[in-house]
Amino acid sequence: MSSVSETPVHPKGTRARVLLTSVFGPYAQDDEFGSRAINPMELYHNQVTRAQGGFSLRMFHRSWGIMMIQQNISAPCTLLDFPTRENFASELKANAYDVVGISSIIVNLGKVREMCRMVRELSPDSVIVVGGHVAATPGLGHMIDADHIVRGEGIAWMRQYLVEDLNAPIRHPEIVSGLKTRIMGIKLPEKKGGTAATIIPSVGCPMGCNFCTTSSFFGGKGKFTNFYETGDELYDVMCHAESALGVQTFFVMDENFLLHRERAMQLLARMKADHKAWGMAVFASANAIRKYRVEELVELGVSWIWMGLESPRSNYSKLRGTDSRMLTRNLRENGIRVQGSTIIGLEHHTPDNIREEIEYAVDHGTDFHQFMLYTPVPGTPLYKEMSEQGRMLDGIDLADIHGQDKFNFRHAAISRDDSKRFLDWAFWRDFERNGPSLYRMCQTMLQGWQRYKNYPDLRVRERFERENVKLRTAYAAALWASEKYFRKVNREVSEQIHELRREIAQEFGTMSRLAANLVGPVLLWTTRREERRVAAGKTYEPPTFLERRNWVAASEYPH
Ligand code: B12
Ligand code: SF4
Repeated sequence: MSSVSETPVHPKGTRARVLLTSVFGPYAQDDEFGSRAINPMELYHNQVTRAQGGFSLRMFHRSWGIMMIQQNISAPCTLLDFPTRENFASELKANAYDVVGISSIIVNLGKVREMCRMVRELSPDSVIVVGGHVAATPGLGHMIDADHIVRGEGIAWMRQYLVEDLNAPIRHPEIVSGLKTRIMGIKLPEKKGGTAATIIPSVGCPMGCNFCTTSSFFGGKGKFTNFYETGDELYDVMCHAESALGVQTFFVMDENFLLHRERAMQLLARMKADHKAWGMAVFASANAIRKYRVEELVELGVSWIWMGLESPRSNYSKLRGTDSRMLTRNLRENGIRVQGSTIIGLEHHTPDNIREEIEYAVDHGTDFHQFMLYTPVPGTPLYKEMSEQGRMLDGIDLADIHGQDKFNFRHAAISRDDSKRFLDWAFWRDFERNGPSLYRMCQTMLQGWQRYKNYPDLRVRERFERENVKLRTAYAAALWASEKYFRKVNREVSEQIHELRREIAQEFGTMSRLAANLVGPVLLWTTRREERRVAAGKTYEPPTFLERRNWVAASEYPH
């Protein structure tokens, strides 16, 4: 295993030809390489809206880690994202790669093993480098046939390996955040600027919660790597994305963006000075959110927050001193959509108290709610602790340790089978009580608009105005369909949706009524069709991407 300080170097340096690849698909099926139908490559459908049937939000995200690496090396480099085994094989055969870098997380270890085998067979002169969270697997070197296994931040490692300038500024790739979005049986059009741009200011999180792999992988408590230290730097990166991709909304992929208040406030000052009415989706812990007045968040453009909502009895410092239900309500009333994240199967959970704990989580009434099993993952303090106590279960395939199925450790009070039952119940209960996330989101957007439509900062008004175009057109139609859909299955939710529709019509008038009545019935039909398709086994897979940078064909390349 190598860290940057002891990184070997490739003899060809920046002339080495590099292939960077994610693991091969298809993903949403059970197979010998570790794909699982329950573990598709879809963020929301996998772990957030999976119980919401035709209302589930479905989309893909690119493999940003290798996109970042490709952008920051000057060697000729191909990036292969979501390949099939066949196109991985043909790429290996078509171009004499000096280095093949494979990016993976732990669940996909079986695929990494197969890809290493393929490289040895089809491109025996290539050096194999494996990086990403899979590198935290104990004994990985004996499980796969790789030359280098890289733990932690990969840009610095790769730069050093290819003898590049380690201190060069980090160039940010242009990343469209979500792809092939579907909801209610409709694929949303992909027009320039229609989707947010992903911005990655840092990796890691200094909070160091015991179960958290993203924190531990980049050094654990107190540690993280900032790619952009200041608000000014971040502002420049965002301006670039704005002009290159035509976006005004950003998905900020930083585990705890709001924790770095100085940087955020500097960014806000720049946004104000240049009249940027940007929107921002961020991850933040409750203790970080509390560092801001809600108006500051709104002015910063925060329109969506992903926040951990662990049980108040769990004693995580990020939640200390916070009434998370009040916080959630307050954020939503200010037009900030909240995505809660709750862990099922914490140490203090028992069959007797777990339902009450889930009810408590559901009672937050978030826009979206992710549920995950408490899962000791290699590399984390929790894994170490459970291993030392002899509580890790033997014989569990790494492909099944994704937090959406059953426990991988012996819980003090809850059995493996019950862990799945409680997890499934949490998703079901959230949907039953709070209705589809699309409806909840519309509720938050309307509240935000009502509160800020006369706000003195014109940028804020502009942002809400922009977001609300959908509320009075497409979303109004979606709500019509939702109300009708739920009338038979959940009258209470249907009535709540009806009430929201009434308020929207009152606020926006004829346009929203027209959209609802004309397009609503079509959406009701497509939603039901989608549910029939999914019930018949339809799954979705991301497309393959092949992107070359600094490229020179092998035949023209000086050896
Ligand atoms: C986007 C994302 C996804 C996307 C997938 C994107 C993709 N194309 O694979 C979606 C939403 C589909 C997804 C799904 C899942 N994910 Co996910 N995901 C993330 C997330 C939020 C961001 C990843 C990212 O881009 N980070 C930013 C980049 C810059 O960091 P990075 O990827 O780690 O890359 C750096 C280094 O790792 C390294 N590196 C990476 N690759 C390589 C390759 C080489 C050669 C080298 C040298 C270095 C290197 O260098 C990079 C730059 O520093 C992370 C959390 C996080 N904050 O990282 C979780 C995370 C990666 N996911 C995780 C998990 C568990 C899953 C799921 C199993 C969970 C689930 N049940 O839903 C599924 C698996 C799906 C599947 N079938 O594979 C875990 C991985 C845990 C582990 N130890 O393996 C993470 C860390 C979240 C967590 N804390 O639990 N995920
Ligand atoms: S606050 Fe969130 S990202 Fe940070 S260590 Fe805890 S769980 Fe991980």
